[in-house]
Amino acid sequence: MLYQFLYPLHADFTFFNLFRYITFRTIYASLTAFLICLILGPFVIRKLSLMQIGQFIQSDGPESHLGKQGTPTMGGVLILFSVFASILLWGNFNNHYVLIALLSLFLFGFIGFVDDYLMQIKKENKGFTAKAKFLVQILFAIIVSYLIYKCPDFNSKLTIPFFNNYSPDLGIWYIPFASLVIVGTSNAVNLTDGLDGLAIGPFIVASVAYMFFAYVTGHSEFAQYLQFRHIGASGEITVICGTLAGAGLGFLWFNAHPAQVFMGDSGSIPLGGILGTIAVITKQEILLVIVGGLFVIEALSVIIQVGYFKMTNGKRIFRMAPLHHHFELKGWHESKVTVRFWIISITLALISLSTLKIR
Ligand code: 57M
Repeated sequence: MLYQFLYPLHADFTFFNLFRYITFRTIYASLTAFLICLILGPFVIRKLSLMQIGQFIQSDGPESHLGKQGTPTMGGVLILFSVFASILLWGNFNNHYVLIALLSLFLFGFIGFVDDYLMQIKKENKGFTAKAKFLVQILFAIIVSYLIYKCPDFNSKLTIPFFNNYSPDLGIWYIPFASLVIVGTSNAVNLTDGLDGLAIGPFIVASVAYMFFAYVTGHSEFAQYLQFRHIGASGEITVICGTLAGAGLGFLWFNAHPAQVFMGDSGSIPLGGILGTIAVITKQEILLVIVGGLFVIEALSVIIQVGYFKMTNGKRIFRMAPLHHHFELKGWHESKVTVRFWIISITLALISLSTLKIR
């Protein structure tokens, strides 16, 4: 909104020209989201505690987690609020991709919020059933994918990392494909969110990586120079990526070990949802397997463990899935697992950025 109101003043005051620049707005959007989280954090955590929205810790997990009983959860509302508030100030609401990305954040935030609400506020034993949650996720992902597919500047060709000349056109099948990317990412981030700082760290890293991709894709000269498909309107997604990274850092302030708050499904499900949506909008959908490789590894560990468990009537490959529990049970301190997983996610993001040149 600041952008909408202040940029037109540039005719009289050249200073307001700055608001035209995506880079300027990205930096200030990210700082705004960070500060909102930092300032409102203690208030939100106190409120969640007063409302007794405390995590119930299952006794079948690693023993070290029992001490986390009662840690306030649903901190995702803080992340979502700071993102929406910051984008309201710095985002360009005339841009269709900005609107679709925010819609995705809202819809997936709704799923996470209802799930947390049923468990934490209504104190029902379970939130959504897993099946109901999955079906609503699929429905919302199809809506988001369809809207992207219908954008005038969108094309349904896939970008294959490292193989610039090969881009198969999925046509209408792009919609189920994009839905799969969005739902898969939402669930993978949710599965990863099991240690202090573990999900938000790699999420910040992925947001920063996509900030670069969105900027290059939206910039005609850079896109041409780096042989990227130029999608002018997707440049505004840079501001969203910066905002997500800023809000993520602000949340990490409180989620760092020992966590004062967990994000809950209100955080993990929409953050995964919007990350998948951004990958689709910037036409770097397949690259998400590398950018968000840590989420993929965590999700794969669950698929492998559950599959093997069923096939062998109760045998396990990992001590416990998702993978972070395996290392905890091997005796690694929680912080060691988290920081090492961050290192892996940064490395993967750097490899993904190399596709800017290697193609
Ligand atoms: C959510 N939730 C965390 C917190 C967070 C199919 C199966 C693999 C599903 C999986 C599952 O339920 N995953 C989804 C995982 C939980 O965190 C809450 O949930 C929110 C995210 N949705 O924001 O509100 C716990 O994680 C810890 N935590 C932190 N710090 C944080 O910043 O320490 C979270 C955030 C919190 C806290 O302890 O309570 C979770 O792990 O439950 N199920 C599992 O992950 C279970 N795995 C399992 O059963 N593995 C089996 C295979 C055969 C399926 C096996 O390997 O034998 C694990 N989770 C639990 N107990 N609680 C292991 C057993």
